[in-house]
Amino acid sequence: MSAKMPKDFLWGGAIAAHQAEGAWNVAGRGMSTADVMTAGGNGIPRKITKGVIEGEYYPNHEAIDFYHRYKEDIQLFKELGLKCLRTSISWSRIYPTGTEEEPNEAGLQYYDDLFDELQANGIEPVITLSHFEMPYALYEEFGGFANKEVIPLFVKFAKTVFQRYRDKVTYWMTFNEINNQADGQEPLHVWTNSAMIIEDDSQKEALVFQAGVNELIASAAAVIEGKKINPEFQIGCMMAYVPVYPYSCAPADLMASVKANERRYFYSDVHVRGKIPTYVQKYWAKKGITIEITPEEQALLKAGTVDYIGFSYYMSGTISTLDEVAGTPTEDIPGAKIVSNPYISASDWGWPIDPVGLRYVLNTIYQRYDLPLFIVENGFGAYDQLTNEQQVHDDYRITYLKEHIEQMEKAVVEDGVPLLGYTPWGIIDIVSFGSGEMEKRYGMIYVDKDNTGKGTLNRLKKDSFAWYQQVIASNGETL
Ligand code: P53
Repeated sequence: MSAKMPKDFLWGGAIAAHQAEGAWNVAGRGMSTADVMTAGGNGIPRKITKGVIEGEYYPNHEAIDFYHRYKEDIQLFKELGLKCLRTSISWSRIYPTGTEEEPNEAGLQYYDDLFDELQANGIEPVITLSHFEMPYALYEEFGGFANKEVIPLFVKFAKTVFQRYRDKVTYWMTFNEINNQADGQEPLHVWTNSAMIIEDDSQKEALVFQAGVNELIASAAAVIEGKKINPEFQIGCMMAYVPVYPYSCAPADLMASVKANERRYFYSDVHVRGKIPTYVQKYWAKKGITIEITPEEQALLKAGTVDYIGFSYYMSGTISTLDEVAGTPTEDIPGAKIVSNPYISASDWGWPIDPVGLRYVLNTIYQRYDLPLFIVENGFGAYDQLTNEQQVHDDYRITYLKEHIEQMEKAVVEDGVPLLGYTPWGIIDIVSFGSGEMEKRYGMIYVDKDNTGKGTLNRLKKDSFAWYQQVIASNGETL
């Protein structure tokens, strides 16, 4: 490629507090919603328990002990050449139950030290406020985000950390993958996005929408407060973009894909345009769903729109209405089903592998919103083999990343999409969100720990480490 990636492109890596830090009950930290999720497995769902129960295994309690080992890990990130690290702030380190008047100083100090260590090593922190966790007490006391009382508590948390890290962090995101809860309304996503357990199925859709709207209001209010604290802040939203393709050129398949994508766009449409889209209003009316939103809250949405769009991209999906194609029916689009795409393969966890989909997403999102984009997650969860020589030959991961970076560079260099950076997920092995496994690995740095929690926690460079190192050193030219 003759044209090049921008000079200040933020090559980086991504993790999240609850999947990496561990230290779940030290230095005044309160129990988080992530602390009651047991380990599941490949195809085995995680359980959400009422509080922490003796005899259950909770992989996030220790995770990879990043809390204590961050200095050592940052040396590896520096060696890798990372320009930025995306992580999150654990809300319950700052406000242990969410409702305290004053923040927990030890929690604030931890992130001061972490951000200082990053800056000292030339790595810019990129920070998510709520990455799939919040104080567990907010579930117990309020029943999670469908309750409007949680909105000011989030805004208080956001203001506290914006103020404290005003000169240490520029790039922020409010809620990680806020749209995940809409996708089939899986219990785990409803829990991690919104701290809700909904037993009555007939209430589920309405409550999930109400929680989403409340989070969008909380996000907008946080953006407004953040800009008052530091007008230079860049505050984005964070979406999981799993584009849904029409299986065939049958017009009904195309229309089904439009409707399926709307479910995912709803949240970013509000974050970016500051109003509830008409297609959602129509859908609520059709389903008899009443959403509470005041004129003042609508004004907040309008005033607190985001500066950029952070998103994860792992895979695409495919939808069809054709009788002859087998698939899983979708609840919200009558007559349509999710089918497999015959042109692409999948990972061991059944996640379709579609690099061109990344270029497609970059183009369509930019066309829709005309804002800068930031790929804040992308990567390949796989089983790794540690050899007797203590090496991991993860050529499959290199292939996945290389093919995605190629498509990303086409989008930037050939298509002109403004892209701030690229932070592959789980740059160091961490606990899988979906399955709770350690052995669904994404890292370029191997962590010696297995699914049952055994291991030395030692760190080792995989083959992909040296590969990514030269990708960054060449600003994406040597792939
Ligand atoms: P794990 C679904 C689709 C796309 C992204 O996931 C997703 C999910 C959730 O299952 O989540 C993001 O660890 C999330 C991370 C998570 C990562 O993808 O299940 O933001 O917290 O770890 C990978 O393989």
